[in-house]
Amino acid sequence: MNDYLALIPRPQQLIEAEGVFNLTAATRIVLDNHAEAEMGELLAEYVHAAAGLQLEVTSAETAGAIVLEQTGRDEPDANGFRDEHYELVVEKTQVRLTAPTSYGLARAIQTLRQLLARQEGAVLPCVRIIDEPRFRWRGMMMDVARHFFTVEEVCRFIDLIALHRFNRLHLHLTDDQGWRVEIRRYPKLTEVGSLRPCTLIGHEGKRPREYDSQPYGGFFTQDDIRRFVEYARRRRIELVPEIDMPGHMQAAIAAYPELGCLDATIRPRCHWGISQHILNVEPATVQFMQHVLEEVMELFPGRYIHVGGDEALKYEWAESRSVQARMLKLGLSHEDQLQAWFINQMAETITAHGRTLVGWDEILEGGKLPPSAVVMSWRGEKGGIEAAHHGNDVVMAPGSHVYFDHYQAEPTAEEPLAIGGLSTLGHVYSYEPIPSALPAEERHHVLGSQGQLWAEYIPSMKQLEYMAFPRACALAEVLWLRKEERNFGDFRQRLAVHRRQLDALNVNARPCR
Ligand code: TNX
Repeated sequence: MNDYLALIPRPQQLIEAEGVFNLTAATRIVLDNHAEAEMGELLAEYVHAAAGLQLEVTSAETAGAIVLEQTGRDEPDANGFRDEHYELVVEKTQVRLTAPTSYGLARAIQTLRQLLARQEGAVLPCVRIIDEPRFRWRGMMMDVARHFFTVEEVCRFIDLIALHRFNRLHLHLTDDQGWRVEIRRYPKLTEVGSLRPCTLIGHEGKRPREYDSQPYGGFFTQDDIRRFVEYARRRRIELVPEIDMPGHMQAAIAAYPELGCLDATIRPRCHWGISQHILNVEPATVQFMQHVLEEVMELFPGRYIHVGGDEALKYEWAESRSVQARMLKLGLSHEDQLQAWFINQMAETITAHGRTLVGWDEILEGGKLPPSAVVMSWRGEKGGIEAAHHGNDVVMAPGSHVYFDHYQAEPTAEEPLAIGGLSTLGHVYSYEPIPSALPAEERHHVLGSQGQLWAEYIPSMKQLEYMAFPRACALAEVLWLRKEERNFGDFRQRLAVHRRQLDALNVNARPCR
């Protein structure tokens, strides 16, 4: 195989041709039709990083140029998705990237970036690529709550997933162990909630538990958030913010005890697992969370707003007089119904802002799901199938295949400490996001899939990269091609070449041994 063909994900159609296009300092990037200057500048940055050339971006017709042509406007479809189709034609005398939207152009630019990295010097091989993704939701999830990552690290990860033509990053911004997003109206969320007094040493299952004595904290100011929102926007990556509720809220309750069910002082949690502390459902608490979501929607322009909903232990609700009184008043007989009621309150705020609620598959329990809600199926495929039956869209994120916090190779004892489980590269590659049990007429509800990087055992960017790569490369291809178009042997050969680019970018990918 020619190295330049070693693209990941593999394009739908690739036709080889003779010869090369040579880039020189005189090569221009020409904007044609609706192509925006910022797309040209993005391409120029990548060319500079890879080949050291500083290319000028211009709208003046020029011979021997790299032409970016956008043939239409960036209109979203009914689900808020943009067309990502593109064509990339390299001839000896000209390079042309054509797409109906800037989203397609952004994907074309990443393919060009991969082509360039596979050559010696500033050269592109002559080729014609006609390409578009199979799925519209191609994501990764980063947990910045259990361990915090800086703006620069979030940006770096955005750029790395962009390289693989993913189109979204889900940010798990809050959890029991830390609240990581500044909310102007409620400053204690970060003043108190972002700082835990200590952190568990070793694995959650180990007894007795041992802790360090090091306060651990960090959060994004709203200016920080605007920085990575802009960074992602330029690459046409949509950020999906998650505020996890009504469980996984210990850090918020530590900051504002009136949100909780107990009359006690608590701190953000120092170990992993699931906290029993849960939001009460007083009107003031519902309103508090709606205010939080309003600020989050101000910051994150994307269509999808995630409210978690997972693993909400209901013991405190069962034991609280005021919660029980409230259930009676609402005519609810079971705590699961109360959770469904609560999620629906959040859905009202989110839909009132023209956005779409996303939640983990527990939002299916206890009552009527908001009709427009998107369900993330994590406890296997079951939740996804059920949601699609109801007519809701789903994102498949099953722990069986796309939990990148699981070990990726055996013997696991020789791997850095992880939560458990085993999802090898081949296992990820074999994943098919459309459950076979789903009737044909419901398949369009599967928007796609995403990989989860829960960060209990991911304390650093180096470790995050180790867990993400190369498995994210496999997932990128799973989401780009139909199952019958995928071939693991072929993928592994391309990966061997692609690793040189990851190495050049200093990515701490796990080596294949
Ligand atoms: C379950 S997946 C969780 C997370 C943990 C993860 C560890 C989900 C919706 N909730 O809180 O980090 O397991 O694998």
